[in-house]
Amino acid sequence: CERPYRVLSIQSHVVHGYVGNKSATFPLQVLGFEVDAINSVQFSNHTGYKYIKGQVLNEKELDDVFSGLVQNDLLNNYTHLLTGYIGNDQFLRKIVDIVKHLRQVNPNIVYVCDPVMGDNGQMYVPKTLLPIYRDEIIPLADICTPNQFEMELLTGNVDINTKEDTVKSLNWFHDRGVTTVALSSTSLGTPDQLLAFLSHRKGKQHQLYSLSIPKQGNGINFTGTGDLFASLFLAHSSLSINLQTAFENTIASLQAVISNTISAMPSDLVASGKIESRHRELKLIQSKNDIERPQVKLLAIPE
Ligand code: PLP
Ligand code: PXL
Repeated sequence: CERPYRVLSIQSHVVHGYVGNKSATFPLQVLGFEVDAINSVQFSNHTGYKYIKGQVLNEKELDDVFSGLVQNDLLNNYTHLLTGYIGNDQFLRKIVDIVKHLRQVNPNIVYVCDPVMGDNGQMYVPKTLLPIYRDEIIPLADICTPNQFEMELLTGNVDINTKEDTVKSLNWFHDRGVTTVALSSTSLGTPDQLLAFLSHRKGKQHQLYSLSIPKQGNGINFTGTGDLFASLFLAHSSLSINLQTAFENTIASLQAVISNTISAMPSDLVASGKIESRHRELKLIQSKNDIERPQVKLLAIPE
């Protein structure tokens, strides 16, 4: 069937590996979405490697590329805007202008914002980005996909340890006009389970779901899973019959990609603890079937 979806995705490009646009574009295309990618950086590889080489797009260059789309009257094609890792203030401020411009052309455009700032208690972007996300970007977003640490930074509710804290924090986003918040993983689960949440609020309607995920890979940290989650959720929130199903499909594909990545790791290096960044690159292409047809095994529970 014909799907008219077209995403403007402003994220990193890496030559080797899968983060940013490299992590988002293939899944979106497999699911039938047109993807117009603006590369906010072009790096040899993600920043977890020993050496990083490449170029950063500045806000003037972003404005220049965007102005070409404007002049050719291409903005009305976009059904979605997706943003991820952004490394500096001026670039993020330019995103504010771009969202407003896109909304003028298409008031129905869906802005999916992954407010990438850090993980596990560490910020890996300049601290000056936080107030811009909090005060200018989040109020423009329709769907937001923070991790637990990013939610703590944005809401100022540090140390989210209970379901009540989580609900309060999710409502912080809704109070600012965000319709849907998807938390891909929190530490609220049991020691061997991650707990993910989905919260949807529109007018008087409010739905909250949780989804428990068995931990895979003995604490190995993957890079690009957050970017993959945001792109999959964008797609499934448009394709699925309801948000509960969208959430389940997203987690099913994400877990399959992680599982395929773990299976492909050289077992001798796993045994000797010599796994490097390049062995942890997501096996995205090899997971094409799991992306096209997610096999749901983990169910979202209404809260
Ligand atoms: N790593 C593992 C082992 C997971 O099970 C998950 C869960 O979805 C993730 C990473 C993704 O978590 P995050 O969104 O924090 O990258
Ligand atoms: O996955 C987030 C991300 C995006 N872009 C670049 C990165 C990373 C994570 O390391 O290095 C360039």
